[in-house]
Amino acid sequence: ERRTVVVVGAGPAGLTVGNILRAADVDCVVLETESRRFIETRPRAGVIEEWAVRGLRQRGLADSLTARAQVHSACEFRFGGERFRFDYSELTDHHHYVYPQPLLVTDLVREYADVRGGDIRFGVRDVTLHDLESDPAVSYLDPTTGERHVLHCEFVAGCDGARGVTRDAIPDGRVRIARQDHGIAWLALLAEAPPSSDCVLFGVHPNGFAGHMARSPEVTRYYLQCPPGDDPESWSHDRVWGELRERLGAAGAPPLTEGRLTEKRVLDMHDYVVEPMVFGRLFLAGDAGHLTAPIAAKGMNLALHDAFLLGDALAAHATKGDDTGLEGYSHACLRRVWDYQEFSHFLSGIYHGTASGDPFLAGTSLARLRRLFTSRAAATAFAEQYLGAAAAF
Ligand code: RFL
Repeated sequence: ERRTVVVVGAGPAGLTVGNILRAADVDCVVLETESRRFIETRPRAGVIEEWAVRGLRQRGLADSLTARAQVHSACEFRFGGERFRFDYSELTDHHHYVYPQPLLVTDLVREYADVRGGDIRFGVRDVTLHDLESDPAVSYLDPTTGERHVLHCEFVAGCDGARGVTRDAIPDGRVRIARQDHGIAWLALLAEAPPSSDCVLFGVHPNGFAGHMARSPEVTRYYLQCPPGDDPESWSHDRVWGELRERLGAAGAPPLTEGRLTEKRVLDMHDYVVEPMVFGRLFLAGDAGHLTAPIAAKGMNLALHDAFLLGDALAAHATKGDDTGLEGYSHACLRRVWDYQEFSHFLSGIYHGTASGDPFLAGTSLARLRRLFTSRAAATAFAEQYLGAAAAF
């Protein structure tokens, strides 16, 4: 079998690339190890930046999102027992969209497979990449027949996330991988409870960071900083809600709405960046090429940014023989990746300094926070980075 592009992975990155290729009539196939139902229900991100929504809309991929997403214009920091509302839209004229990742993935699969007639193969096993520098191919085991299929292609889009195989297909020493470990973890929680505030809450507390993010009128995501490798089972219902109340508590704040916890996962906070994001005919996109700990809610946005660039570049190559997009791909992605990594690192200092046990870091962390509420210039710069709206792109 021969295809122009094999896309490995059906997350936001892979499905967006697939949709762009289908719209341009470029022959492609998407390979995914999980089932359709699994990827349509896997809970993860929820915040999409304005430019990313615009990018989806321009490619005909945002109809449901536009109809159903919530629009947020402010968040609230809580520290020192007080509440500080941060109205980022007033500072920048930009806002955030809240739209759960499983809904976006559902929209993208439907559009790719059911509307644009794209080829997608779920439940594939043992995906292997071959001859990336000469005559590329991707092979996999078909779970129903047990047979190995080989797909010869011109390009491989490596969109298989942080635990995929495409990054590992690059021989040692051919790319540089920069890594960073925050030395802490977050307990990621989903509660069957309505949001306790009309906006995102960040609690910066001596016990550690706590976060609150609406996902829908019935479901709320919460985060609690915890030690790396912590056992989620050591976090009982009462311990979780007690700690959330304490870390998010502030004068005049309404009580949190409690509910059953449906997800409890410990996420060790670390980042990496692969440079360049290209090896031979393999182009990495999304978490396969760079991981940003969910501290600043940037991962899905970066995945979409890469996917727009890669989809457009592959389509320009296939339809016009224009290779400028492919040649500039890695550089263009990495500018935004490094900008977001830097902001995430800065934010990590704010969120985790107070509980570091180091009084110096606690002092500088609170100074950074107070500056947001005493200097309009500092607040505007922060808001631009928070929204991914800095003008440098
Ligand atoms: P994905 O979404 O991981 O998709 C990769 C797909 O590839 C499949 N796969 C394979 N397929 C074929 N062959 C293989 N060998 C394969 N190995 C894996 C996987 O099953 C999967 O379907 O990567 P993509 O497309 O790069 O998208 C990245 C985003 O999913 C990720 O960055 C975000 O979820 C990160 N993130 C957040 N990002 C935001 O922008 N805003 C947020 O608010 C936000 N919150 C979060 C997050 C990530 C979280 N977790 C669980 C790490 C909250 C959490 C809790």
